[in-house]
Amino acid sequence: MANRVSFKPYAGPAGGWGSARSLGNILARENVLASGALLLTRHNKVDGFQCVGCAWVKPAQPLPFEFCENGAKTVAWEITNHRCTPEFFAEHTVTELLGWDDYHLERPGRLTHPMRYDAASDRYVPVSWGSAIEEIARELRASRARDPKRAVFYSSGRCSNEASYLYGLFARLYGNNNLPDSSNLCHETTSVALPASIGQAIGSVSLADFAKADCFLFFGQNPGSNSPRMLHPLQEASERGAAIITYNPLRERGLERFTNPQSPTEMLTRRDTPISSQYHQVKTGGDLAALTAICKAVVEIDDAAARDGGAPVLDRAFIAAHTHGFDEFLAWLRRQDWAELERRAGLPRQAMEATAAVYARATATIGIYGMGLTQHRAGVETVQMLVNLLLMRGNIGRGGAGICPVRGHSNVQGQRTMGVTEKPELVPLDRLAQQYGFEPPRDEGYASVDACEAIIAGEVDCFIELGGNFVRAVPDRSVIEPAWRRLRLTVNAITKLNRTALIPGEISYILPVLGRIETDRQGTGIQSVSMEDTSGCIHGSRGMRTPASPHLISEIRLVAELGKRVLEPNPRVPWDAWSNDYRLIRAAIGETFPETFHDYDRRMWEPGGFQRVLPACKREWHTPTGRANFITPGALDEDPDMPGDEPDILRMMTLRSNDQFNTTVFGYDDRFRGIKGTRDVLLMNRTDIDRLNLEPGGMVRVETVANDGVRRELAGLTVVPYDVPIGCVGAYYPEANILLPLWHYAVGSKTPAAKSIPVRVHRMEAGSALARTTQGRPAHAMQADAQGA
Ligand SMILES: Nc1nc2c(c(=O)[nH]1)N[C@H]1C(S)=C(S)[C@@H](COP(=O)(O)OP(=O)(O)OC[C@H]3O[C@@H](n4cnc5c(=O)[nH]c(N)nc54)[C@H](O)[C@@H]3O)O[C@H]1N2
Ligand SMILES: Nc1nc2c(c(=O)[nH]1)N[C@H]1C(S)=C(S)[C@@H](COP(=O)(O)OP(=O)(O)OC[C@H]3O[C@@H](n4cnc5c(=O)[nH]c(N)nc54)[C@H](O)[C@@H]3O)O[C@H]1N2
Ligand SMILES: [Mo]
Repeated sequence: MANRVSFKPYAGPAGGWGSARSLGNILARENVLASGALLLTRHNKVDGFQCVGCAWVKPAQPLPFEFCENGAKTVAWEITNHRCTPEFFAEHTVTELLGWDDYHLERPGRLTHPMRYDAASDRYVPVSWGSAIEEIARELRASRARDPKRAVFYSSGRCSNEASYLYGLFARLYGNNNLPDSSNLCHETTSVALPASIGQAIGSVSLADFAKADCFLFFGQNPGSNSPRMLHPLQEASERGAAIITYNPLRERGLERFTNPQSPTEMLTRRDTPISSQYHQVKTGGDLAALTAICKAVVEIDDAAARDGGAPVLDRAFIAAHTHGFDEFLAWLRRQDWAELERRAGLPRQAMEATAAVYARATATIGIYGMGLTQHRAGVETVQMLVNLLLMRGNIGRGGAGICPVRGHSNVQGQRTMGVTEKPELVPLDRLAQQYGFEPPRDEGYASVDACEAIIAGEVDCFIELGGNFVRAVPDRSVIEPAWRRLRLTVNAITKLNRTALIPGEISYILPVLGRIETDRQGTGIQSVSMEDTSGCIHGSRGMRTPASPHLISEIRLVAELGKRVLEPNPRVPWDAWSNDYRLIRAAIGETFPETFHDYDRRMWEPGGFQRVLPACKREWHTPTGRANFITPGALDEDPDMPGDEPDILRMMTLRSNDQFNTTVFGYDDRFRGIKGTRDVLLMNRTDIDRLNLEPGGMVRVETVANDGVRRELAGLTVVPYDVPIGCVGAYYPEANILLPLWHYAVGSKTPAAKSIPVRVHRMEAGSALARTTQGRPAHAMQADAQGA
């Protein structure tokens, strides 16, 4: 791919012709133009397969094409006709591949054979499934005999409910709760904040609520790129006059304007719908202050109404009947100083008052948020402040209102429901004990950050990865990569090559697995699986594509094979029967979780799926106080990891482009942000560029400000003047992860604070760009670039 680099503000809407073109390009590039287009009609349908992209709600009455540009990209990426074969591995040493960037590593296509790392030739070489499973099982047994806490079972949120249930059970039978997953890096903040506030770890809204709400408060989530199907209900909301109020340091196009690429009229007339009615460019990490300010302004409106005989704004009846902690919260709000709130939010008082004025009049409000709130040191308190704001007007547990965390991976939520979690209190351990006749471990296991710490400390032997790209997704690459090499065993059960697989331990395997879109045939015939979307609805999914290679294994069978060989036989744990017939796994799940998963096999095919029991929706509060809690933050302290207000220290947020799914990079364009042909950029405010004596288009080196003796540096970024608040900068994840210290995370949830890294930016002299620390491209791609240029 020839990379022509350009930076030009994007004038079009989200969706629209740009989206249709981009989809055509990717189907063609993966060489699946005809078959891909056909498969997409079965996407997110009853009896079809569930999208492998994001977790956004799947409606009961789907559109004829219930998919979006980015969901279609992730589908095309999985059903590609390109293959990464043993010949590919014979041609390239692991050391050579380590120099490639993420795009070029996944570009060769789907993995086809189980491979084992051979240190002598520095290459992955093909092995038989039998010997792979045998050796992995032997290593796991040896480590277990030493101490069952020395193995870690990671997963990224794509595995089905069925695979996740078996994986969680396997870990507990093995003897630990070391089940970190991608949600530790993402919405763990939600899983800690919401139970304390409203007594459930997930949101409280469904699609029906989107159709009824007249106010949406949008904090730090980017639907245009990360959950584009959400733009349809938002477009409808905007057209019926609902207020959509956004707080985001960047002006994201999907939150500004949208053209529905599935509407012929809109496409032909090039009509677009404005999305946000107010847009406030809050300082990164300024949301706790901004939300506090909105709450304070609501109180002031209520005070004024009381004075002037107007209608009250606080829902006092709801507060009295259903909540706890309001008086303390109110007193705290009254003590907050406006000037201080303005300074911390980076916004004038009028902005927050304007939001409060609309919110005070709205009849039903939904609060939506994503990584812009969860990936901060004060993430838990910030999410709880958004809930406080909703509770003030009784906006939880009634139609059209509620809290809506937008989950990431397509089944990240289902995994947690199934027991993939390091927190024993989230799992019905007593029931598992009874069902399977064993004593499950009761102590807390490793979350993702804990797993990194344990690996660095040398306390882990074996790391099993069921999906994902752990080393690339976690902070502090320069610290974790050397530690990774000291692991005894690393197993990468994945679909495409990625960087984690290229940092071998003593013994390392790549095990190629079936994707969700592929037909999964087992002893009793073709199998189906199920997943849970972000609104807690569970849907069936049936693969329909011929597998990428005859040597692929299903995730379920892989776990079962390990279970059989690692653990002592247990007649109540029928690994073979389960992997021959997934209906039996669903029956077992129904036994563990009878309230929700009774009659599972039938209900998962109901249109729209079936919904988990969500107590907060019925205003039942499963909290320690038995009520919804107003939670007053400790203090509005500055992030102690962000050293003061020194003018040359900037706050860096790490961003996703419109052309990636996490560490999977589809290309080098970020259409909506007007960036083409590169990901090595630093988005900066013009004032900061001038103030720090840098130049637009100039090359810079970025360094983390931390006094822990670790040097964290990323060189070779191009400065792009951008509409971002003064003092804030943006760079792409995962390239920038090398700058994020492992200990810089949200208090309470340990979600890495990837949206506020304290950095200094230094000018690089011409020529020194060669010293860059980002990955490069393979030699053949560089040649193509040179020819294309
Ligand atoms: N196409 C595509 N879809 C995806 C993914 C993908 O990579 N690509 N990833 C999936 C996953 S796993 C997840 S978790 C979700 C992630 O989806 P999002 O939650 O949308 O995550 P991000 O894109 O990291 O950041 C969201 C927004 O936060 C803003 N932001 C940054 N800092 C702050 C802040 O301090 N305050 C506020 N208010 N806003 C801030 C950014 O400008 C950005 O618009 O998407 C899922 N869907
Ligand atoms: N700085 C910074 N760091 C971040 C973030 C950030 O915003 N900023 N975001 C964080 C977030 S929200 C998340 S969720 C994590 C993501 O962390 P992960 O979930 O670990 O990473 P992914 O990039 O989603 O994993 C991609 C790999 O999964 C494999 N794969 C794809 N499909 C399947 C499948 O069906 N089965 C199996 N077994 N494997 C499959 C492919 O081989 C692919 O290479 O990163 C986190 N890291
Ligand atoms: Mo995520």
